[in-house]
Amino acid sequence: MLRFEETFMDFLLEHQERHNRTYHFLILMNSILNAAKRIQHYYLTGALRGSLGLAGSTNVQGEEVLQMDQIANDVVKHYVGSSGRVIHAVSEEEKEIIPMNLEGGRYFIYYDPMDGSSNVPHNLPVGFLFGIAKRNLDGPEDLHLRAGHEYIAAGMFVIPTGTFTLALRNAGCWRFHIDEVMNYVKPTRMVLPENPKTWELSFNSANRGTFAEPIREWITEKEKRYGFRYLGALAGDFHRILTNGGLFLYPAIVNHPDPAKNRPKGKLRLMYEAAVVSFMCCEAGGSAVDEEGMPILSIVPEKPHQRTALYVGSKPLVEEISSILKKARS
Ligand code: AFP
Repeated sequence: MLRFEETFMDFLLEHQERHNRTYHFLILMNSILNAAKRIQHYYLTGALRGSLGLAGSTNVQGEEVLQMDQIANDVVKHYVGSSGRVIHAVSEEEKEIIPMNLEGGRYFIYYDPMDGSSNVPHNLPVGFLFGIAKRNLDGPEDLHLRAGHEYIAAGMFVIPTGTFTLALRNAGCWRFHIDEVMNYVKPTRMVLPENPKTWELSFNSANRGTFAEPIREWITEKEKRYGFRYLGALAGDFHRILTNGGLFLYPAIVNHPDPAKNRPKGKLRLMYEAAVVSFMCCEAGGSAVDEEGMPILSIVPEKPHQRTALYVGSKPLVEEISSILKKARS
């Protein structure tokens, strides 16, 4: 028996029509989908083609660049650039803001084309994450960097497993699966489960001793109750939290034995990692805060590659963490 599932594009067309929106966002999303499918292809065949190794340079974060980082960045830049709908982009792989269509572009896109690099040599899951904001259409554009609450959409592809999750502002969070002809299909609304039975914790346990004392105590208490999973690629780890509930945390590193390795501002990048998953989480009924217990979506970035600590997931857990963090500061 043949089954025909609703495709992502059908879903989005219907959404845009229902809300009386322009076709511009459709064109941009189409370009993002084309990019994701290309990356999926290069990643699946990467081991055979020998492109899972180092490229021989370092990026803006001082990290060694992989061939896949470069390929994925070039792919995204090509597709979203040729959509003609983007005024400028911020990429994890490029130091400067990337100018695109300065006259006609309507959107900003902030993206990490290949997140979770330590999984790349193993061909294990990685993410392509992006957030989209709209330019000021009524006056000259100030090119300022937008806070997460100004995003109109944010999404992530888990590659190569073939899932795509997208949140649209005030319209919920949806998951799609890739089918045999590379269409993302079968929209499923994501809502964080209220029942704690399935909740999980996700964090890099090797860093545990470096977290602030109240966070360590909180973890010790909670892990008696909840399961623990960690993949080391935000898109994959957050994918589980979105389904099962619980908390993903990447706290500030404040007690490293080598003080030079402390990261009091956290490790994850605000614009194309933390704000992206926080936006999706909030649209699915959850929330997210930084090391000061402040909502991630309210942080106005001062620079494109700003870092932050991140606590994202089920509301009751984020609220507990938030009040612990605020108390520790008072
Ligand atoms: P890179 O892709 O920049 O190497 O980092 C991936 C990531 O930002 C995010 O996807 C993970 O959640 C986090 O780092 C994992 O970091 P650790 O290796 O420190 O656990």
